[in-house]
Amino acid sequence: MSKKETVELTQSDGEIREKLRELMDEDTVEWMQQKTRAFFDLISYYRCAMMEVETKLNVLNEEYSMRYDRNPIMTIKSRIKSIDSIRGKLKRKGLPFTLDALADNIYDVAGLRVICAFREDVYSIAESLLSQDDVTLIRRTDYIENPKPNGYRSLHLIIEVPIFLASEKRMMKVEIQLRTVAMDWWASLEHQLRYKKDNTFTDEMSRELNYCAAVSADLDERMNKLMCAVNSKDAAEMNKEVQNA
Ligand code: 0O2
Repeated sequence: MSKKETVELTQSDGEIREKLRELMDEDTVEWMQQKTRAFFDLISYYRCAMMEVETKLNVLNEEYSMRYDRNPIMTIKSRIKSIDSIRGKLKRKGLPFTLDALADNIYDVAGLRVICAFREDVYSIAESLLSQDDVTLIRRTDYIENPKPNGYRSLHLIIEVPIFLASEKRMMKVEIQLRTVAMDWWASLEHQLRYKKDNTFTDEMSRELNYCAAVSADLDERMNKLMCAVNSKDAAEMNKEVQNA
């Protein structure tokens, strides 16, 4: 077997090593091992970046909670994209399964989903995060302002953050999806329906799904207005108290 510059990885480092030892000479095994190690190192850097960003979000949530007496972030979900999923995405983009192709073209290896209480919170949290001087915005897609044709709504950010290793600093990309509880509810159910076995949506079903997204967006809007009204009432009362003091 000749040495190649690309390698397909579907199993764990240990499993591959054992299988290959039975089939190949030591040099080839060594070469393969280095390739798989480099892959798992890269995945581990993405995991570090994901942790960094999750901490930033938790800090923002804590500060908002001290300042405004409520938490704008209700849940943060994080995940590292599976190898199969990475491979599928590279294939769909017509790219080889190599470390370079992965690092240069797949922006959502590390992903965070931030579920906020109100629509206003989505934008406040995004703005606060992006204003930090070690966060670089790579791409912003606002599917709230411009929902997908099926009704999907979320604010997607691809950012780059530094991670500090023992002897180097690396810039890593992380995808953040910010959405309200209502948007998350719709997206989760739509995902379940879409991935149901042998499922194809009829036009009628697609229209119904879109209608549900619109109803849920309308509820979001009403709750957001309510929150703004409550906040401005709070602010007005606070001003009165200060004036009377
Ligand atoms: P998973 O399992 O969530 O990781 P890109 O190649 O990155 O430039 P991509 O991946 O098409 O473009 O980006 P897009 O459409 O902005 O966002 C992709 C992710 O957003 C999806 O991840 C979903 O998590 C979510 N998403 C986008 N559209 C929809 C939708 O219509 N319904 C639902 N439920 N989620 C959606 P993946 O890659 O599908 O997988």
